[in-house]
Amino acid sequence: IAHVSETQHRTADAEPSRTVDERRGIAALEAWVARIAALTRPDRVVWCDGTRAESDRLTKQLVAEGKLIRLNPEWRPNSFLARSDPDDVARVESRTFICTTRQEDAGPTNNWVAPDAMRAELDGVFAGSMRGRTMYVVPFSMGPLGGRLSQLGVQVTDSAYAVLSMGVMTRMGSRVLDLIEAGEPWVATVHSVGAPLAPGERDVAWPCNPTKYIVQFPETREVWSYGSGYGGNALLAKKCFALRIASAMGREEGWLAEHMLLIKLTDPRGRSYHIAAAFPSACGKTNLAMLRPSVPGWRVETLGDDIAWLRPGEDGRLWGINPEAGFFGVAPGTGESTNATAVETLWGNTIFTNVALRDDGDVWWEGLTDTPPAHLVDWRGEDWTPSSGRPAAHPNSRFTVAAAQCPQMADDWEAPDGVPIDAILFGGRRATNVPLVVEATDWRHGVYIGATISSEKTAASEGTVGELRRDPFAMLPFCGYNMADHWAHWLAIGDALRFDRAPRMFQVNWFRKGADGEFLWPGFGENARVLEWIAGRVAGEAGAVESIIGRLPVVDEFDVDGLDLPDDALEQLFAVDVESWRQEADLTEEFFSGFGSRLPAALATELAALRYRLAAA
Ligand code: GTP
Ligand code: SPV
Ligand code: MN
Repeated sequence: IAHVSETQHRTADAEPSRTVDERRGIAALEAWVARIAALTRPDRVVWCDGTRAESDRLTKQLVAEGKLIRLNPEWRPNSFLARSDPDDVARVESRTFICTTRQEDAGPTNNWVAPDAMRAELDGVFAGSMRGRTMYVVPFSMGPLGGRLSQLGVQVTDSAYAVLSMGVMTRMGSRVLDLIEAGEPWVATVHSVGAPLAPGERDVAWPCNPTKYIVQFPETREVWSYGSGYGGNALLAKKCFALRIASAMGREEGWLAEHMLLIKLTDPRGRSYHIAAAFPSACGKTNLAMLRPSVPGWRVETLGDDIAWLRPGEDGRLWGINPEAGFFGVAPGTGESTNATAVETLWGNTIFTNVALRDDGDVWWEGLTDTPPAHLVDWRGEDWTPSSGRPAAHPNSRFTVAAAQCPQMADDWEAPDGVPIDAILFGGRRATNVPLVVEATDWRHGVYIGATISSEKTAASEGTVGELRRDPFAMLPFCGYNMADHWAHWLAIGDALRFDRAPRMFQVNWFRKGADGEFLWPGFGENARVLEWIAGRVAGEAGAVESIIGRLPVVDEFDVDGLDLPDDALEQLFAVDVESWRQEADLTEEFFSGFGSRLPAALATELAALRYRLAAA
């Protein structure tokens, strides 16, 4: 670890931020809260304690205000439906900013504005933005309280929906204040829906503002979010803190904050493996995290479904935690046949957002059951029938539920020191080219694979669904610093690990399609077959064949027992087409050139080595 920090301190800004140091202790927290209140002018300030009585009070109040619908407790106890404004349904990457002193520290993949200029702009935007509303103070811990890899934060927000969600997604409440009182530092996050109320003005069901700002100040470890109430825009512990701010913290301190699920895989002999996997938004993390293997004798247990913090340990292994305490998962496509674990997790105590409402007071979304109910109220609150010709649930509709409710949480999911990682997977949606699974030859090759991931765009953020874009480490929207420095940091982390104890790295792709445009691989529970091969590689028991892009399974040895695949599906799933990979290499060169001299030499070398292998092929 020492090695990593030294390298970084040479390049990082010499001046430590004064604001971070000043934010210690309860008095500093109170002063900060008072300053935000003086700027945003709420009618009242409420400090949240994280108790069940508090969340009951808030849900009652939101139901009375028409902002939540209580679901029929017979089917779904203590559960609620929220319908967002139709223009506030996903993360807004075009309005997400990384504000570092120097533009090159934010890098070419982030929107950048100078901190002083952004602060001046935000002062105007937030002035009076909470008028007529309550400002809640939400103290939270990312990771188990007091854990070795854990970090504290405080969110102030004028959205009670955000408070409830933060209570599910984090360890929230008074116990965090004790740690702050003891002098633990905390990340400061400010959230306003940007819809002040005039005296006597009636509120709407989902207040928000057409102008949005999702602003990170990594140098002072602050987040300012304005105008949106939805997901990662509003639950600031999640993408804003646990990825954008935390990735910048990790770079300074020698650890990693990644867009990764975390699972424990156990083989029929009882040997366990911990696996982290980075897939872009809506590309299958929640599904893999909750997998029920189709292969007899194998077991998957869940540690996390979206974010992992990883740190080299004194033993030379990479250790990881899930900093969250809940799931904010994609609803559509979640059903008995795809993710029965999630369906069971959602039995109650769940907030659903933008799914459809059944006539019996329960919820529904595309993929929950094969046959839709004859009548629903859709996510916009309009009547819906199967012949309506539009989805009943928004494609980015989600559930918010405590991790503890998942029936297959691993016993070590809250281990204060985390768990040792045996394998790291990178994936994405690729209709062509990328095989079902391929193993990197070493850490550096693995970093190259992570850095060059591309994926077809999903509904998790604004933009055109299906468009292929680079999403390095699945962190394109979430890296709080220069993406090329992120790759250099990954290389440095590799150096801090013992070479024979570093996780093995793999690329996976559940989404390859045949000539008929259909998925070649059944996915979901059958992905256990890929995990089986990965475990076999870690244990040194499964064979592999070298290819130009890495190590592939031996097709005849790959476990497809009991699986009914079309004749040449396996060949197609593992096919490596030299001409397409030449084109892929050209595109990678173009992509890399966007990072100029900041591109780590090791990655240029990896690309050159790939070209050499392609030339020889
Ligand atoms: P974020 O929460 O946005 O970060 O996404 P995520 O990566 O957790 O995505 P999630 O697991 O919710 O998957 C979203 C979509 O991928 C759903 O429509 C799933 O049905 C689909 N999906 C997941 N796994 C598979 C698979 O193995 N095969 C196929 N074909 N689709 C899958
Ligand atoms: C994602 O988009 O990757 C999510 C949902 O996990 S959000 O929390 O809104 O970012
Ligand atoms: Mn995500």
